[in-house]
Amino acid sequence: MVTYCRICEPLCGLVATVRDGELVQLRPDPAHPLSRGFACAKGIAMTEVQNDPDRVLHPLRRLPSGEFERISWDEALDGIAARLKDVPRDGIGWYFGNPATFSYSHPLWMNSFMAAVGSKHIYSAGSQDVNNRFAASALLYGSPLLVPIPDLKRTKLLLMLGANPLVSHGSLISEPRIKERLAKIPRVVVVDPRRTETARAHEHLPIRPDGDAWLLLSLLQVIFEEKLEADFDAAGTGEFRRLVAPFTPESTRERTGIAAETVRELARDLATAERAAVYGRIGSCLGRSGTLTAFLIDALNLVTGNLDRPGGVLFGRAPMRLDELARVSGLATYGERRSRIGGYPDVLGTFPAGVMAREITTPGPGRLRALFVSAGNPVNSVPGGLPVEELDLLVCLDIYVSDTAKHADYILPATTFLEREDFPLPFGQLHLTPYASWTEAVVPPRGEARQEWRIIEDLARRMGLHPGALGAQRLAHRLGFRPGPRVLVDLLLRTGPDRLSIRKLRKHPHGIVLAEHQGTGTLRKRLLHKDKKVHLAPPEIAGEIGRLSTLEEPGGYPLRLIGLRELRSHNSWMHNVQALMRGKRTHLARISPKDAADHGIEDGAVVVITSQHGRVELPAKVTDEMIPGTVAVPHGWGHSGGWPRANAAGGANTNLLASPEDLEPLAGMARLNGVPVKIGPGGR
Ligand SMILES: Nc1nc2c(c(=O)[nH]1)N[C@H]1C(S)=C(S)[C@@H](COP(=O)(O)OP(=O)(O)OC[C@H]3O[C@@H](n4cnc5c(=O)[nH]c(N)nc54)[C@H](O)[C@@H]3O)O[C@H]1N2
Ligand SMILES: Nc1nc2c(c(=O)[nH]1)N[C@H]1C(S)=C(S)[C@@H](COP(=O)(O)OP(=O)(O)OC[C@H]3O[C@@H](n4cnc5c(=O)[nH]c(N)nc54)[C@H](O)[C@@H]3O)O[C@H]1N2
Ligand code: SF4
Ligand SMILES: [Mo]
Repeated sequence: MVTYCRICEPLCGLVATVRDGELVQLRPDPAHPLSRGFACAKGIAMTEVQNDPDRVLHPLRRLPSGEFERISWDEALDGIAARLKDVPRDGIGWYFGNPATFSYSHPLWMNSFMAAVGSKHIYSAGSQDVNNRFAASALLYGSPLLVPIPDLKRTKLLLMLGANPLVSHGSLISEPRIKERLAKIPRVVVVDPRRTETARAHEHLPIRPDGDAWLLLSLLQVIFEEKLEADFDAAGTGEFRRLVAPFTPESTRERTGIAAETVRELARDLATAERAAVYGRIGSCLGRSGTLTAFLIDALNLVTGNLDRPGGVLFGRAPMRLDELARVSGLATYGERRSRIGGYPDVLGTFPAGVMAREITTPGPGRLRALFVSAGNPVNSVPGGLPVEELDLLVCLDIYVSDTAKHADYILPATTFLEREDFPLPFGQLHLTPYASWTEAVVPPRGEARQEWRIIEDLARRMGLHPGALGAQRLAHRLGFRPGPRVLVDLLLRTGPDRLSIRKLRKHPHGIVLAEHQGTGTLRKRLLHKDKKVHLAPPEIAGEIGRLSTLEEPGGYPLRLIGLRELRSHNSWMHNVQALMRGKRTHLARISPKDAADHGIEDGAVVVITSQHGRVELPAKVTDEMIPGTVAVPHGWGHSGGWPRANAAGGANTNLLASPEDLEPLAGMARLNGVPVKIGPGGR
């Protein structure tokens, strides 16, 4: 049976072999029009996750001893509903993790549940990932969901900040076989503190961690000073020029580590290239100025005439009217609410996960008392961990007893993506090649696993709630009709610009290519600012530029910690898979030969990494891919859940080195890159 992978954003086509209702094998789908027979090791290894004997297959309740006992669905849901009676509604919260966004139904139902509960405690992996991007779009375009994608098919020069698509396979862009796509671009400049796989395949421009905003400001400064800008129309241009003017390449050198002449040449190349695109991803998001950085990336595309233009960056469109839907559903918000602690603006209705710890521990009205965690592992993935033991109730919807679920009062077994029908709802506008597909479930749920939306609906009913994410859905509910996600998505497809339907998509199991390119010249129509202009100098951004000069570092922590991704890991959840853990894989800290020599650390020996907030010990990998002064460690290791192979792999939770209080102001982005640390040899 033909389906598609929902581990990461290319959504590669897969062919599943199923025998007697059990998955036997996954192979790449040669007939998928975009992935054309490509799937990575993780996609193939999903068979092992599907059939993993360590998966959670029944509802579990924690006993006082810390052990879990198997209970029935009725006992679990009634028990949770009863416990929630003692919690004020505004003390109920939800954290949804990365795999949730790959399901068409889970986030919708979660949102409607929380709306019906009437609590604003909604958190997600987004504040460790992309919320800065959404906030920047809200400021620039009035709409957080207008996210540009680089036109890799037609660009001549790609400037890429903080992304390693040869390993990550691309993010905030859905493009299978991205490595081949990049190889066809005449020039790709990779701005990264580490000489990554992608940097090695292209042109590497090393940068100091967290230096991106300074680099971008200098590129803009040169373009304005040398009058290289294209004809462009935006509100606040004069003010923006004034803000950028002081950032000469000489003045930013110290922060970026990049020579002034290199910056000048790059600025000229960008401005004079026939078509150029600037793109930033996770390495440009998790510093102290993520929203400003994302904002400046678009500003640079605009000023060089590459915004909303072939070969520049494009605003994709989904095969359904998502712009309108986002508007009428009230889900596409920025800054409409503020968090109780810290006063952070909401991004798409969520608050920074970094603030959760203080929301749990700070007394007063609206204190977070009961938390649902679905498809997330926040104990491992958010800055500073999470004091889950201080909650009155923790409920996890997961496929494993994760490092977080281990602390839960109840664990509810969710289906894997292979056990659910799906439509790539949030990815439509991120496809470089407009594309749509539908898949049915490949296998029936194992054990008693259930889809999240069903669990949520069942629980809501027991709590006497009537959820409905969209106006129409709420109306239907009032009339006693409960449309499931399938009916809802079918309706959206039928009323969308391509007049698709689930029936039509089912006739094309490999999906349908809707056009060769995403459209251009659409921005003005889609902008939500009343003056129909891009806003270049909102006060929030002026404030952030002003704040740059005040950013100081603590003394005594001379090195900077950054993250990296590995081909055979996926955030924190694929370390129980034998096929991915072969060769005694373990968690390593990469350090430069100079730093290793200075601190007497040999390759393979234990290095102690200390920040102001924590301390971890890991084996060192001494490699000249690191610039002196920078240490790179992947996140998502150091397990202690119900996944024995993952636990045995060792390593440490590096997010304990990060501070839950050091959050970027405009989107609450966690500072997980560029964390000040010191290192020393272990065993002392
Ligand atoms: N230091 C540092 N920290 C980071 C990052 C970094 O670059 N550096 N990256 C951040 C980013 S970008 C992300 S996205 C986050 C990820 O952070 P999270 O989303 O909090 O965690 P994951 O590791 O993705 O864990 C996902 C959980 O969902 C479960 N799961 C898998 N599939 C399903 C499903 O279909 N349904 C349900 N209910 N559960 C499922 C898995 O078993 C696992 O427990 O980490 C962030 N943390
Ligand atoms: N194999 C694999 N693929 C994945 C994932 C995975 O865990 N494993 N996770 C998926 C997820 S959830 C996401 S969000 C995407 C992320 O996709 P990418 O953004 O491509 O993620 P990374 O590979 O972590 O690349 C980030 C790069 O930023 C660099 N960097 C760190 N600090 C800075 C800085 O201050 N400035 C600059 N310019 N660069 C910096 C790092 O050295 C690193 O090379 O990947 C997805 N794909
Ligand atoms: S790159 Fe790998 S994990 Fe990502 S969608 Fe494709 S097969 Fe799945
Ligand atoms: Mo992510």
